[in-house]
Amino acid sequence: MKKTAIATLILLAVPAAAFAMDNSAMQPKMMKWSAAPPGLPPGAQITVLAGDPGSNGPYVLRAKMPAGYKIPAHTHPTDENVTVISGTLHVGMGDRLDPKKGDTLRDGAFVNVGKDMQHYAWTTAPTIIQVHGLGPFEINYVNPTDDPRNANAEQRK
Ligand SMILES: [Cu+2]
Repeated sequence: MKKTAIATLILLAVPAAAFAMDNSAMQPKMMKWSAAPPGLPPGAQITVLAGDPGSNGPYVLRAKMPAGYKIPAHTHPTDENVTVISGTLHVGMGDRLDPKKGDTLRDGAFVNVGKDMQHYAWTTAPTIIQVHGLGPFEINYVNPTDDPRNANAEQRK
């Protein structure tokens, strides 16, 4: 009993980055969340589980979004594979977010969005998704005024 407690303490003391290496188990409590990059609308948090979404090669990340979070129509230069861990995510195809369309994805659901495919997403509950694919992960909005990097350009200077 005592030995288990000590082992747990040691595991918690190791920096999170150590668990980002291959072959290391990562419990949800160990995942370190931080604000999503400026290419995503504010309010989401991400954690990288494997690889580096910013460079070439495979990556796995999770994104945590509040209820009512919207990602306007966009494309990615590589396939995007989305697994819903928890919550309710809606994904639609097309060049404009339409909450009357799309599929509803709940815990365990999966969608593959092919590269350059126009799509959009929104949540109706606090939602955690896991995204994997080949980096670099990029997001290009169909309508430039939807791009939070443009909307916030003044504030970010
Ligand atoms: Cu997408």
